Amino acid sequence: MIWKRFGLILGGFFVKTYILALVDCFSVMNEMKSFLIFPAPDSINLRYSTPTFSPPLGLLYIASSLRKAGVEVRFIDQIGEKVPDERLLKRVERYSPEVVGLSMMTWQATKAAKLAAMIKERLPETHIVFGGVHASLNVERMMRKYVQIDSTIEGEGELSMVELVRALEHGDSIQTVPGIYYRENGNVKRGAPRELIADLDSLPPPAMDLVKKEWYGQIEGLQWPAMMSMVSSRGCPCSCNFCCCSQFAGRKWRFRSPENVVDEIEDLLAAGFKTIFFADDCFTLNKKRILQIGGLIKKRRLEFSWLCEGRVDQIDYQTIRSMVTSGCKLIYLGLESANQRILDYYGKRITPQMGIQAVETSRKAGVDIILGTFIIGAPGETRREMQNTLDFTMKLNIDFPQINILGAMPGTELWDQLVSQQYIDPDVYWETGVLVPDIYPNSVKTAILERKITKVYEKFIRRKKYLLKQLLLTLKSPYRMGLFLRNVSQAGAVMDYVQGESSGEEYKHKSIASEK
Ligand code: B12
Ligand code: SF4
Repeated sequence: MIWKRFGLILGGFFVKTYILALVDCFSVMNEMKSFLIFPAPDSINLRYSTPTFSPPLGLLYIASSLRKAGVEVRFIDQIGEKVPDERLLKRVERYSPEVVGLSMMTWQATKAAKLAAMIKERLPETHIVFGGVHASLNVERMMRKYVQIDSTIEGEGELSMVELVRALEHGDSIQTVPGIYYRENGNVKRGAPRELIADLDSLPPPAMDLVKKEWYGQIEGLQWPAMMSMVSSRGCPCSCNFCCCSQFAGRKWRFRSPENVVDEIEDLLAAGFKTIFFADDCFTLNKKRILQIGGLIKKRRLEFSWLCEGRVDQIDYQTIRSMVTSGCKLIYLGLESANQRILDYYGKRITPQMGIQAVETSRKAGVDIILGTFIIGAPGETRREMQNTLDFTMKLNIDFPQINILGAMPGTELWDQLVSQQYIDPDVYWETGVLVPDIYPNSVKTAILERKITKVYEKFIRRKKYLLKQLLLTLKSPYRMGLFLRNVSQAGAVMDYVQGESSGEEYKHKSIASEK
C-alpha cells in the first residue's frame, strides 16, 4: 500500500515536472525571457540559515519593469528561497533565458561572478548583465576581471534594463543604452550616463508576487510577521564618510507622492503582508511628507506595522508621534559614537546629545522598539573613545544596540581617503571592502573588538534594570507581547545572535559599516 502511494507520488512528481517544462516551452515562445538572480554568498550555509531580513527590492523593481515591457521574468532570491547552486543552475538552464541579470551588494559580488561563469558555460548565448550597488561602484574592475559579464548597468536599473532587453531582442547595438557598460574589441566601454529617475511615481511597484513571506522578516534574531520592504524615496543629501549613498544614488533626494506610497501599502496588505520595512536611504528627511503619509494611512484605516531607519537630527515629537499612531513599531537610530571627534570624522553632523534626545523622544512618543546603531574602529580611535561608545550603549534608553566595526567600502569617501593615504590597496580589497582596524596602523585588533562587542551584548541584556524595564514595556505593549510570544520558541536563535554565533550566516559582528 505504502509502495503504491509512494509510486503515485513519484509518478505525480515526474508528470508535474514534465508539464512545467512544457509550459516553460510554450508560454514564452515569442517573448524575451529573462532570469533575475540575487546570489547567496558562500559564507552563508543555506542548509542552516534562518530567514533573511528583507527581499531584494531592487531586483523586484527590475522584474516589474521588465514585465510591464512584456518580458517574461523568472526570479531566484538564493538566500531567501535557500536554493543550492546546482539547483539554481538547473532552473536557469531549463528555462534558457536570453538575458540573466544578477544583483549584488559587495558581500555577494564574488559569488555573483562565480554563478555567472557557470551559467555562461551552460548557456553561452545568454547575455549576462550585472547590476546593484557593488557592480555599479566597481564596474570597470569587475568587467575586466570577469569576462563572463557581458554588460553592467550602473545605478538605477529599471529603464536601462528594459532598453537593454529591447536592443537584444531586435539585434540592435547595446551601446546606445544609457547607463550601460559593455565590451568592444576586448575593451570595456561606457554608454551615455543615465539620468536619475525624476518621477518615482511612474515606476511600476516591485513584483512582490515573486517572493514568499516566510523567506524574510528576521531582525536581531527575532522573526517579524510577513515582512516586505519598500522605498518611499531615493537618495540622501547627507554625506557620512562610510556610506556610498551619495556616489551611488546622488545627493539629490527624490521622493514618491504620499498617495503613491500608500497605494503600494494597500496592495501589500491585500497580498497578506503585515509588516513593512521602509528601506529608504533617508526616510525621515522631510517632516511634512512623513505627516502626510501617516495621515493617509490613518484616513484609509490601514492596519499594519512598519519599521524604518532614522537620523537622530530628524526626530521631533510631532513627527515621531504621527509615525507611531500610523503603525511605526520599530526605529533604527544612527547614534554611531559617544565621541564628538569621531562623529565629526564620520561627517555625521550630529552630537551624542542629539542621540540621547532622539531616543528619549522616540520612547515618549511610544515607539515599541528602539534600536541604536553604533560604530567602533575609526582610524586613530583610542581605546578610551571606543570604550566611551560601548558604555554609551548602556546609558541609552534603547532596546538593543547594533554595534559594527567600521569598514571601508569602495564608493565611500572613507575608502577614497584611506586609498589616497595608501592604507588600502584597492587591488586587494575592492571585492570585499576591509575592516579599518585590519589596515590602519596601531588599531586595536579586530578579534579583540569582536570579543568586546559580544561581551557588551551579553552585559547589555543581563542588566537587572534593563530586564525589568523590558518586562514592563512588553506588558504594556500588545505588539511587543505578540512579538515575544511569536518568538518564544526561538529564544535559542536570539542567544546565538547575541553571542555572535549566528544561524548559518558568518557575518554578524564582522559587519562592514553601520547604515545610518
Ligand atoms: C535592506 C538592506 C540590507 C538588507 C539586504 C536585504 C536584501 N535582500 O536586499 C541586509 C540587512 C541583509 C543588509 C545588509 C548589509 N548592508 Co545593506 N542595505 C539595505 C538597504 C537599506 C536597502 C536595499 C534596497 O532595498 N534598496 C532599494 C532598491 C530599490 O535599490 P537597489 O537595491 O540599489 O536597486 C536598484 C539598483 O541597484 C539597480 N539594481 C539592483 N540590482 C540590479 C540587478 C540588475 C541586473 C540591474 C540591471 C540593476 C540592478 O536597480 C535597482 C532599482 O533602481 C540599502 C540602502 C538603500 N536604500 O539602498 C543598504 C545597503 C545596500 N547596505 C549596505 C551595507 C553597508 C550593508 C552591510 C555591510 C551592513 C552591515 N552593517 O552589516 C550588510 C551587508 C551584508 C554583510 N553583512 O556583509 C550598503 C551597501 C554596501 C555595499 N557596497 O554593498 C547600502 C547601500 C547602505 C549604504 N548606503 O551604505 N542590507
Ligand atoms: S548613512 Fe544614512 S544619513 Fe548618512 S549619507 Fe548614508 S544614507 Fe545619508
